[in-house]
Amino acid sequence: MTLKLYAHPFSSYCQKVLTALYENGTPFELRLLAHDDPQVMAEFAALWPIKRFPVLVDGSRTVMEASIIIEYLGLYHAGPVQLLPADPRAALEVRSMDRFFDNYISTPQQKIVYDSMRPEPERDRQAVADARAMLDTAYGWLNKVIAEREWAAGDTFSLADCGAAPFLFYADWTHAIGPAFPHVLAYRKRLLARPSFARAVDEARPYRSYFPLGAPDRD
Ligand SMILES: N[C@@H](CCC(=O)N[C@@H](CS)C(=O)NCC(=O)O)C(=O)O
Repeated sequence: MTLKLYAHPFSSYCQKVLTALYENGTPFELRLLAHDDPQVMAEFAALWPIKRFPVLVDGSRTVMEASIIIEYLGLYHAGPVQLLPADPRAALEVRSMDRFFDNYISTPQQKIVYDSMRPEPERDRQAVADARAMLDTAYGWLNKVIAEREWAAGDTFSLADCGAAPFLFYADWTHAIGPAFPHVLAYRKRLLARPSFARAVDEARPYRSYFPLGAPDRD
């Protein structure tokens, strides 16, 4: 039975899963979440009332959360590229880096973007300042870690890189990764050159006008 992915190409969490799917050439049907398609929106709301995407459907099974979807794919639809190492100790490092990118790059990045979409009187300046400070701290920590590594958890592209790619992509648009963080900038470039992620970026190009802060003319 064909895997179905409820997703939107411009969403960072969807790009995280798309990158994993493209790494392995895993076939799937994209159920494009579009407000002018009430059928797909109703299917999605029925599957996951929390309404965060992506969501994967595999027959009678519904799988939520980007990291869990990627682990699920590795267990039930494994391809040639293993995105979570078999060795539990190595897997722990991958999961640890995956949590770092989710909690300390993506979460503050999303906070800034969502705040910018609110009417001016409802904006939270302190929360945005805190999110920007968190991003600077996270860039600083990552700059040291990634100076010694090609990929997030070492020599091998993994689940952690699938998330790092879209999260650093949008984080740089939202709160620039300055020249003080050359290793993070170089890592972001390596991620952009990875064919699986480059494909996800290309597929999202038509939607760049959706970026609330204004997409820069690059990448
Ligand atoms: N924890 C979720 C987060 C997913 C998420 O935040 N997705 C965004 C799109 S990038 C979303 O659903 N936004 C819709 C909303 O916030 O209402 C995961 O890891 O999959």
